[in-house]
Amino acid sequence: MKVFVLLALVAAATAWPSFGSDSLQGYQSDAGTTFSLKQKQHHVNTLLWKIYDHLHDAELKEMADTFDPEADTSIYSDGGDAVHHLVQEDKDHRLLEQHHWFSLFNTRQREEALMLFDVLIHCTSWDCFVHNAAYWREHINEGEFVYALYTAVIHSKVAEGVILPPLYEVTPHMFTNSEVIMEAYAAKMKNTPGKFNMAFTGTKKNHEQRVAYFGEDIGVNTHHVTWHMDFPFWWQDSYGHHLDRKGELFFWVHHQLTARFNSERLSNWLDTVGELHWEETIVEGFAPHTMYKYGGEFPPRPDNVHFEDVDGVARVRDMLIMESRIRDAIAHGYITAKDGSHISIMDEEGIDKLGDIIESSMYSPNIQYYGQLHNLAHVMLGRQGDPHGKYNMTPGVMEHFETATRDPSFFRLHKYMDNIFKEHKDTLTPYTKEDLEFAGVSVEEIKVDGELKTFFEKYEFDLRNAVDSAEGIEEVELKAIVPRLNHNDFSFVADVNNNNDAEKLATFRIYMCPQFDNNGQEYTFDSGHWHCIEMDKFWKKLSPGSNHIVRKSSESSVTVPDVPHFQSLIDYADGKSEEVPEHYSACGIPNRMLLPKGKENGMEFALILAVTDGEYDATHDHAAESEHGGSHAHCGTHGEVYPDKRPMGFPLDRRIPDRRIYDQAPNFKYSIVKVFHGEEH
Ligand SMILES: [Cu+2]
Repeated sequence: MKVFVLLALVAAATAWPSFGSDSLQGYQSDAGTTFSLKQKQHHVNTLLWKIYDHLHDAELKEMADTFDPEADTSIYSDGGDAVHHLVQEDKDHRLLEQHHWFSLFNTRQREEALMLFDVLIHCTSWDCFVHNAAYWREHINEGEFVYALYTAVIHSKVAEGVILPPLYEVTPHMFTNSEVIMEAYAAKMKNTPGKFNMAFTGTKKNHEQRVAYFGEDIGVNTHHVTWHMDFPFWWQDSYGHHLDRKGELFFWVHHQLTARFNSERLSNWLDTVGELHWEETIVEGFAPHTMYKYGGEFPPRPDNVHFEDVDGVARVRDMLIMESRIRDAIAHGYITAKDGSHISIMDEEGIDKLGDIIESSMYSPNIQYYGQLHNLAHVMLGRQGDPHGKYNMTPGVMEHFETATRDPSFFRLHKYMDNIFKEHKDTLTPYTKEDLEFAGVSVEEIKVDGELKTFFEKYEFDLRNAVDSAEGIEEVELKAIVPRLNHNDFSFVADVNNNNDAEKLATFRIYMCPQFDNNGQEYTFDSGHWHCIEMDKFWKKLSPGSNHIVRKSSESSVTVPDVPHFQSLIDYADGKSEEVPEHYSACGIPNRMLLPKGKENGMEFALILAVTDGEYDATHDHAAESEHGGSHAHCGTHGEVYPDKRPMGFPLDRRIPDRRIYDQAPNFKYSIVKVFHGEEH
């Protein structure tokens, strides 16, 4: 089952004294107050409603007014270290003011947000968590607060099961354009409800606009920002657990975003994306048509800009030096650690280490030497409109994970890093017959049931949190209407023979790879494998004999369903609705975008199925009985090891100099399918 069943947890929460008994001993305020999941949901809803305004809710207001974070340090697992630090910063008036923009890439602002995260993650009970959240909401910058709260709810044991509202309904400014925001302000002033159509930025004179529906999709933005919250580059294992294969996931999630962007480009008669380079012109400019809640418009970038050094961030030369050190590591086949020792990358785990140094994350074995190519690149690109800070411009869209994919240069930048990863993958030995083998198992057929058909639909989301309100004045209904890609339901259908006498656990790996480039040239297996998009990965038990496997498009472990609307979370928590919202994570490609757009007359893709030995591949027992959180392919499973032992992208992640290895492998099969796009469905 794909979703997390809240109801079961509600029951569990009332039955147990608290979650995760080991780590939660010691503190029970109010003679052992425990909170049901519904109460926790109510708290989180209230904390995130109208974040630019003071708390209205009496219970939380009381907490904010009366709580002294330092009064009882036994409520923290770090003895109160984090809270003393934050309180001191607050007393010294060093914290960023409220009603100011916040960017995670701003070092000082990030430090402040992480000071609060540090407090929340060390809370050993919900009571501590919610009191601190309520208190700091009134003391810290709103953007820092939202970031700290989201990451803490994702990673804290005491918040397990709480559903975070969709970010586009908490901070709508970051997900829609200025025109819509202005209309919402006007409607609010006139106290008149309204629904406003959001158009993708730019005009048809700009051919990049044909694929703006991908980079500006609220679900793609939510996936990207949530992934970076699930796997923060600043994460340290001292927060409580290790994030398994974070570096490799960094590679894979961005590689797949780039590959998917390319499939969308080919669907729209555009060439695949080319890489940006520090010494070359940034040909494509960008006008974001997006504004901050505080700080004005996001800065635009004209066409044909040459990279300039950015004051206080990095010089172009620094970027080239970092790149060449990383390329040296690939050429040598090893990374040089801080103490000078060599860490080999010429194996399956090499990509994980490379991901850590390129991002770079705190897992990087040598930040001093390899620098922070990815993070600095985002800021470098974000600042090209005002590299010397002459015009006091706000950070660019590239300096926020929720807005970065709006700028077409995001994909060019990631293509540049993707090519570095590819350089590494190309140095590894191509897979042999033995690597691919699954004894006694053969795929007879792979096909789809149902037409692969995409269409655009309209979707509404709530804008009430974009505008200010005053206590006692009725809210008016305000909504944005956005066009978004969707597809008809379909299923993957496979016939697989198991010629062994015993049941076998099998891993199903499904990819779709564009057949032709924009010039009509057919991709070879070797030139096309890097463009393949992952469609699904799951485990099934194969009985001896023939097995007919049907896997629904809605079940894909690459994707997630829509996050429940903020209002439905409120209705549920406040007892106004019987409906229990079900949602596990907002990390994952939106399920409605599982298929690339395709073309009116059909666009050809190779549909590839590799069935490999699940006994070897799966890292969990009962792999076939679990969906591992629902979107494990790009997002892993919270707090657990990645369910699949194989390299991400297996078996299409390495060079394929001789395709006969694949053609002759009975457990590997492909067919040609067409994706159609139309207005009706
Ligand atoms: Cu990213």
